[in-house]
Amino acid sequence: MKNIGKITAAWPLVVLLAALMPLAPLYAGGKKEAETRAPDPRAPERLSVLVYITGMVAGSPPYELLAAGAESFAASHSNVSVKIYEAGFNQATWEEQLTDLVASGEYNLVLGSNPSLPEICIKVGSKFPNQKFIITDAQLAGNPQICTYLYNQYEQSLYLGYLAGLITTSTMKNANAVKKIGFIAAQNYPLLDNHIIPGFLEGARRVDPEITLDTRIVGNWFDANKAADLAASMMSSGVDVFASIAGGAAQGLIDTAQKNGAYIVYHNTNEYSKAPGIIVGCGLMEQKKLVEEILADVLAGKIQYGTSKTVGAPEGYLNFIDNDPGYTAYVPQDIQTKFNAFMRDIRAGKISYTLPPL
Ligand code: RBF
Repeated sequence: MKNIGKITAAWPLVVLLAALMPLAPLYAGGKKEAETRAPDPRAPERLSVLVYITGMVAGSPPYELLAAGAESFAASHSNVSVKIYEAGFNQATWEEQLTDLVASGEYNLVLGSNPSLPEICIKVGSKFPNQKFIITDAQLAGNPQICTYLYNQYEQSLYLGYLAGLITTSTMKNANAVKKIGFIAAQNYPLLDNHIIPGFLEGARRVDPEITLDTRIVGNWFDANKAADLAASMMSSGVDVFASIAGGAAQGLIDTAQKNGAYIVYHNTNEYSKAPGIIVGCGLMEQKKLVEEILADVLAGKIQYGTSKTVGAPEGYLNFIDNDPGYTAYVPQDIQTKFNAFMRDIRAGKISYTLPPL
């Protein structure tokens, strides 16, 4: 457990203004502004945000983008302060750590990004009924303290799976004759089991219904050696294209794919430059944009607590990076043409599929 907490810089100015506030009525004909304008609790004038990272920032795209979005918003809003707190990989301690942080009373908003957070926030929130929580990458409606935003990861997996299908059935250098793709995941959880994995397989089978998927579980979000071993074993059984949701452990997959010659399609972030010619397709989760919009809505009092929204490519919150040389220079033109057409239809909401319940 490590707290890299960082209070973003603007407080000195806020403190100075706060110190001068009591003088203001003297210059307003003695009329005390504070008495005439009650603060709106839903639209705080000063916003102190706890960014609660369920793991570590480095190596995990959703958390890197969450922290970046919150920090960039704070940098351009002098009344907003942000603390980034890394809760570490021991999930059994997350609730207790969050309880202690909320108990300090320092934060008028807890912001996190993890499918398992709503359950924890329900418990913590029941002890602190004034605490508000906003969680992305999660789904919960009906709790008046919690607002959630779910990325449609079925959709991102569908288009990355489609690309994986085009590649495994191709004559590209590292592609073999076996119609088999692979997925390395850190752990099982409903979003992975019900959206991410089934979406990936469905996307590939839209290219060729005979494609099979080999899924392996690392057991944690950091063991790159284990992921490297899994990847090697999967390659020896015919896997030539991989995807993974494994945080820092994914580095092991990248190393094996580079050494032994396989392809990777990557969720959520631009990783092309990490392994040119190996990582040949990158999806994008617009988490930084979403977080900046969320914080603007918090300041404007527009957040509807108790609700959950699902956002995907047609809404502009998932995408595919198709203008990077890691894609344009390494994926054969005929595959690019087919995939770009599929992606255009995804963005336009023209690809129909059934989104399974979580
Ligand atoms: N994703 C990461 O990139 N890094 C993590 O450390 C991480 N930890 C997670 C822990 C739990 C208990 C769960 C349910 C998910 C975790 N995720 C992590 C997955 C992340 O929230 C998201 O679903 C995936 O990255 C797909 O976008």
